[in-house]
Amino acid sequence: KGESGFPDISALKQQVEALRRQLQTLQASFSHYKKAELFPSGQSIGDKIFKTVGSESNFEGAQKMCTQAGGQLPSPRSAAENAALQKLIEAQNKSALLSLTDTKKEGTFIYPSGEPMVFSNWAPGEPNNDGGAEDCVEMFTNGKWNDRSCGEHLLVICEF
Ligand code: 293
Ligand code: CA
Repeated sequence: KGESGFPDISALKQQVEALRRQLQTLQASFSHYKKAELFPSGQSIGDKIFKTVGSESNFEGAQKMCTQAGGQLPSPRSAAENAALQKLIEAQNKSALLSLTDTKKEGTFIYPSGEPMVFSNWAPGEPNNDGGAEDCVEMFTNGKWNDRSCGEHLLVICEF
């Protein structure tokens, strides 16, 4: 407060202006770091980030890798998220595991949370539960999905 007993408005305005400039600097710096961090193994879509581990694993191992890193296996919930994930898979030229499984109830794919699938991009004729033993899901380099044995070693990508 100034001598008058009222808050010093001009001092407050100066403080707001200083904060606005600091925020602008921080935002510019953050987008610079983001660009470097995502290259070449990450894709950002909305508030979601997909990042390749680069190695291959079965479902159990892949799920562990992602959850230990504070993320989860990829759960593309829209065509835009599917396309972002496909970019990474295309770049690595390897099919990757998704988070979805129908282990609990054959033919009903759910996310790790137990929530039922809200978006899918199955290849023609899929899911076919080939050999009666396909409870996991892979994304092909063309972005289409196939149900696949959870024991297959596929590219690990995590979602954050
Ligand atoms: C069968 C028929 C193929 C199909 C394959 C996959 C395996 O072999 O056309 O591509 O199953 O669904 O996951
Ligand atoms: Ca299949």
